[in-house]
Amino acid sequence: MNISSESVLLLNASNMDVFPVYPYAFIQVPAIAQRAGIKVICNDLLGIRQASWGHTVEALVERHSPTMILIALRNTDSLTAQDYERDESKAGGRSACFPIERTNALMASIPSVSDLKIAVGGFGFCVLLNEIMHYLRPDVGVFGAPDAFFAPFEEIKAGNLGRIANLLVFQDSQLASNSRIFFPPLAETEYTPQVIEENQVEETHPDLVLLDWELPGLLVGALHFSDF
Ligand code: B12
Repeated sequence: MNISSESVLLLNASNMDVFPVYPYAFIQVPAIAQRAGIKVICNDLLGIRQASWGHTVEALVERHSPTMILIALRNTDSLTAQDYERDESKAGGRSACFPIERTNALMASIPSVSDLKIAVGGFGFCVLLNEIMHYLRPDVGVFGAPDAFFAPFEEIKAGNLGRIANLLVFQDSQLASNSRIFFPPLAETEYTPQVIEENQVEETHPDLVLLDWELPGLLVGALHFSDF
């Protein structure tokens, strides 16, 4: 096992407050990064007021000194039409699901608190690659599995992105898409019982407002959900 010499932050703003799931990218991405000696600090913004996202990121950056901020865009919408119906009984349209907008709000909250580069990936990102790149304007877009992203991480940090597979970047304001490589699943199980016990979703700021579920319970339930 590699000893982690550096860390990156992995954030998710695409959860649903009425149907929270632990983002499985919080298991997979750290497992792949670990092979390159990179520790991934995961934080889901579910339950944190949008107005506090900047403070949350600032606190995480101060605490962990990551070298880059990664964002997982898990899904683009709920695929359930009723979620988007206007219904006064749904307080503030609480069940509506706008993960791209929430991710956009997260991106907008970062520059005032950190000048770290931002990479976006995840299934939601991959279904609308070019459009989401243009809309969110991250420094790097990553399609598919993150294996090719972490292996040459020094190159990524140095901005030498042209030859790294599965990346989308802007070059002179033109969007460039690098070659695609498919990576098979990991041979080993990517999580341990210890991961289930650990609460990877951190409390980061006094303004944190939690919903009425408990975060460790969310983690355990999530892995249980993923079993079917
Ligand atoms: C399992 C699953 C569920 C489980 C989740 C259990 C859990 N605890 O996670 C359950 C049944 C609860 C569920 C619920 C929902 N789901 Co679902 N789900 C899936 C499924 C089958 C797998 C998702 C998954 O976890 N994959 C594994 C993870 C690791 O993959 P990943 O997130 O893409 O991450 C990988 C890469 O993208 C990359 N990566 C991710 N982020 C980042 C970031 C960076 C920077 C980098 C470099 C890389 C990177 O690394 C990972 C490893 O390769 C997918 C279909 C599919 N085959 O993908 C649908 C899917 C994601 N779900 C979908 C939907 C719509 C939903 C619901 C909204 C349904 C609903 N109306 O309630 C809810 C959303 C709940 C929520 N709060 O978000 C849709 C989304 C469609 C869309 N257009 O957005 C999908 C695609 C199914 C489909 N085809 O319709 N789901």
